Amino acid sequence: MCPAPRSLGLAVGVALGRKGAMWAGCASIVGWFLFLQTAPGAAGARPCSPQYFGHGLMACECNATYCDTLDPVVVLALGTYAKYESSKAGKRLERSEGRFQSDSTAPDLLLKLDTAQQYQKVKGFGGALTDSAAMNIMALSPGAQTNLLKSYFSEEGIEYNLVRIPMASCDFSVRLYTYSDSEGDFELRNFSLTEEDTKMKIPILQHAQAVARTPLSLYASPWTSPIWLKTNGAMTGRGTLKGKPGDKYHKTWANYFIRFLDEYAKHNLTFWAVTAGNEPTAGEIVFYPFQCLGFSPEHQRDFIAQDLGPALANSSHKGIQLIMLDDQRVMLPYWAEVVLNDPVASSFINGIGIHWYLDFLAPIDLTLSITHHLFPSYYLLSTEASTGSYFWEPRVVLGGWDRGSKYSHSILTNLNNYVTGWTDWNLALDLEGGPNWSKNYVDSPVIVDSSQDLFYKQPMFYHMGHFSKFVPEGSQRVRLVISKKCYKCNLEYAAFLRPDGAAVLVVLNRYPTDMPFGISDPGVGFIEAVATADSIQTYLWRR
Ligand SMILES: *[C@@H]1O[C@H](CO)[C@@H](O)[C@H](O)[C@H]1NC(C)=O
Ligand SMILES: *[C@@H]1O[C@H](CO)[C@@H](O)[C@H](O)[C@H]1NC(C)=O
Ligand SMILES: *[C@@H]1O[C@H](CO)[C@@H](O)[C@H](O)[C@H]1NC(C)=O
Ligand SMILES: *[C@@H]1O[C@H](CO)[C@@H](O)[C@H](O)[C@H]1NC(C)=O
Ligand SMILES: CC(=O)N[C@H]1CO[C@H](CO)[C@@H](O)[C@@H]1O
Repeated sequence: MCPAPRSLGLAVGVALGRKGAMWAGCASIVGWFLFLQTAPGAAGARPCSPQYFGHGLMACECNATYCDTLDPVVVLALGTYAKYESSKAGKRLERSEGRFQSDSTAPDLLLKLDTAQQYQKVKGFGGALTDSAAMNIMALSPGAQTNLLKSYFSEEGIEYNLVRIPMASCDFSVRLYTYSDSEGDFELRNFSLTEEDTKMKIPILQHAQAVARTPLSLYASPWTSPIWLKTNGAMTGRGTLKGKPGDKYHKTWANYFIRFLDEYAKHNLTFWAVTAGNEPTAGEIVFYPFQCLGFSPEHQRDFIAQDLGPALANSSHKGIQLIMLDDQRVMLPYWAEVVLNDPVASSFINGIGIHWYLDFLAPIDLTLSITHHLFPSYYLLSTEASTGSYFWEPRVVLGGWDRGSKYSHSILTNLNNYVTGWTDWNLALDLEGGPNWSKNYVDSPVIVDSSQDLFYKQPMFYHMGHFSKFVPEGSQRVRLVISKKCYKCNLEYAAFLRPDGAAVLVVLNRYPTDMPFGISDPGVGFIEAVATADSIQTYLWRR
């Protein structure tokens, strides 16, 4: 298979990187074009090996010996820009280049960068290393595992910098356990990591860190405490910690966090943050089907003020950040008001974690923007999202473009409402969307077929990459001034200044028609652009 010659025929500025240097048989022709056009850094990238699953469904297949790659991001000379595009029609982070013009022909939709107006700083993008994700990754041969982890974490991949790690089991485990299941062990003498950690999650995190260019920001969330600390004596169903904040049940639960951090530190894995607990409102629901630990906002406030905050501050993990809520944004701003208006609790807290599952009940400006304006010094971070989780949806849809668009739509609306980063759920699942002891299967950007030692990189993976690779930690969102003369120009966008001074603009078109538009950066020039039907584009330029 030689790369589609269409990219070779394109005019100046079309990068040959991804379509270019492919397999050996094509190298000579392609090399000639590469030389001619000297696309910087475009030499090594390998294109997607497409697999089709029906009309409009396409995923990129990787195995032990082959996986599509990207070149390191290079900011081009002033006056030129790099464009990366993925589309339902089949592009996957396909790179091209163009030149700014000095004049525009007044497009119907103009996006003008206004760097004088700056908003939140970006923390980053990533996914969760659940037990299920770890099992799927470990089920691959070493070569395929390396290709998977490089795809997510390395410079030849999409450069995730955030990883969420469940503390002990959750619904995406194959059994129910905590690290301290022996009854009444208030000193946590029998606390111990399990084989899920020592044989899977820890080696994978070490491997991921080894292929990443910069240190990963790890953060941990527990789903349930040991059952002997709980009112209902079970990991699932409605229940909370016995007793009251400040007592031995709450102190033991806080110390459990410290023990977890101590154990991972022995493996050279230090954490950027912990959340106070996954979905505390789940544990208030009778017969809740998987691991949970219920808290009201008042209870979380007092647990943080009296137990978890002091325990972290008094541990050897002093710099670690604490994220409250870690639950649906519909709880905002109420939870933030209860917890952060307490001077002691708020002194231990750095940010607010939100999940996306009930977003349809929670207008973003009435939840996130309000919370940001009430508590501007606490960051908002999206800590969990997955597709295929509603009962009316299919679980895994191999190659589903719309699931990728759901991700980027959520990321853009979140970023445009002060959210500082976005964390996907399971990094990898199997063809069924598991394994999962509670049969709560969902979809993932990477689906592993261990029987064939291969994995599929889904459209969701590339939608994540349009942000994670180009909007590094420390980037700052800036204003876009929109001039609109059209009725149906429903593009979605967000713009950033990166720490290296370059500008990044991400543009999503969720409609099946091409949409011409213009980009203006005063002092640099204009770009006449087209957001092709069902596509996502990232523009990157020096200024
Ligand atoms: C790995 O993938 C490449 C590209 O799709 C393919 O040519 C090769 O046959 C695959 N190897 C195996 C062992 O399936
Ligand atoms: C720890 O576990 C051992 C055996 O697994 C048990 O005999 C002992 O009582 C436990 N200690 C505590 C404090 O629970
Ligand atoms: C620990 O990890 C850091 C990166 O996070 C690395 O620089 C260092 O070499 C590692 N140390 C050991 C002993 O593995
Ligand atoms: C801090 O830790 C020390 C021992 O490490 C302990 O003696 C002390 O009581 C702790 N203080 C608080 C406030 O938890
Ligand atoms: C414990 C349990 O029920 N595990 C199941 C989780 O799902 C996989 C399939 O994805 C089953 O094979 C396991 O039996």
